[in-house]
Amino acid sequence: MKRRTATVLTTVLAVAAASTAAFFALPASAETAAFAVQSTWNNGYQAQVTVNNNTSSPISTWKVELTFPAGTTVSQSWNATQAGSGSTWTFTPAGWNATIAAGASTSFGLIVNGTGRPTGCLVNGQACTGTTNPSPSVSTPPAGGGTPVQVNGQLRVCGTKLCNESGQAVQLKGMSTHGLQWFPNCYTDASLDVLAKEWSADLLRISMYVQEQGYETDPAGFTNRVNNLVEEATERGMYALIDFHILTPGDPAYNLERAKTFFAQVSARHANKKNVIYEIANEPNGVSWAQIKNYADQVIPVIRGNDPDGVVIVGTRGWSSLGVSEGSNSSEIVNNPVSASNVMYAFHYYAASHKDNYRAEVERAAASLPLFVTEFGTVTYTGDGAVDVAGSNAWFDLLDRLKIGYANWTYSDASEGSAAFKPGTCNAGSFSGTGSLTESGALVRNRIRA
Ligand code: IDC
Repeated sequence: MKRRTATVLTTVLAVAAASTAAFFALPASAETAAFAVQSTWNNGYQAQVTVNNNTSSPISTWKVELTFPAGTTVSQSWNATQAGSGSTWTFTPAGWNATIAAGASTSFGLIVNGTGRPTGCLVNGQACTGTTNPSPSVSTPPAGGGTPVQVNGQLRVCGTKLCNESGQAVQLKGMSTHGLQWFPNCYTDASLDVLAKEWSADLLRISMYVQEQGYETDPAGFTNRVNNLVEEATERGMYALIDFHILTPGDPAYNLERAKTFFAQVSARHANKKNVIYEIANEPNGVSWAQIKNYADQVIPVIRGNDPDGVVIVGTRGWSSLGVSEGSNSSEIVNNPVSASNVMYAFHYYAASHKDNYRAEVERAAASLPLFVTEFGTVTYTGDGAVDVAGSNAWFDLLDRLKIGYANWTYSDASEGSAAFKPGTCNAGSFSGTGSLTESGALVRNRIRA
């Protein structure tokens, strides 16, 4: 009804403008605002408000006022300046998005604590004519709309999800390298072109082992290799996940000084990029969550000092099993999270080894923690053996439903069941198509392309 009124007024204004000087002030009803819930969790949700300028002239600023029922509050917002408390919250432009061109719109996002939807909405003092949409509508990057980084831009953690620059939840799907020290011929221009174009991967996880002939043997050389692969991912519009691949010893404190040095260098080098994600400890094991948190609380500030908006992923107890593989669970993290925001927690699984009890814990944890599966295999935890198709599909379905991103171990031709390519593929340089894929590679490629 109001939308019709605005259209009629707009037409009148346009006619007036054409014949005489447009001396009318724009009617406030020419703006509308739509409130849409994008994702929900236990006791909160994420919403997006779109402010539309339905007129044929630019508007120079806007203000949206939302009223929530008692017990529901706004905890954070982006692309807007938020003010208020109690039941009424006001959102004004972030600075760069005050002007809205004729017929254009702008949007901002917010995280709401509590389950109540707005009971009132005003835009520039008039009732919003947008509809309240109570059903979650989480979007994934549109196919064919540019590279993953062009579509999504700088990522940020929003509630329990990973969101793109415009506040929409995204699920990134991609591949992990094997150890850079062992498979240099697997990460070439040709193989990365195939990963980006044929596999449509959103991300490349760059696995830099610290021990086992890795970083500790040549810090400058490995830092350089990681930097080069970040550049290669960037050229192809993929996100780059920098994995500080600690494994044995499992106490991340053993590598604390190396981690600080390494992350200081890579975060300085890539600070201005939108596509870099930092994974600071692959698989802590044999240590408490408190020890892992202590490590994270020392490494994250080093990264943030250079790259304040980069998402950081923290490994979890028991080989990044959220503690399950060492008899614990995610509650220890929920009760004692790391001392930083914009952080996610890693979960790893190998489908033939990690079954329903692990899936149940991921589902439970995902209600309170932002999770990223930075490594998984279709086989057993040894990285070898037969592909567990049913188990892999159960995991894929769960991750898709929860919008949890993932990287598969490995984009390599290692002689083990988890490798995506048959042995000899990397030296031959024959990455294109399906002829060189293993059973695991074929299964994972299909899911990533889907
Ligand atoms: C395995 C590789 C294997 C290599 C070994 C060395 O697949 O070729 O010899 O590392 O340590 C992980 C680890 C990852 C393991 C993988 C499979 O993050 O480094 O790779 N795995 O065992 N966690 C669970 C399984």
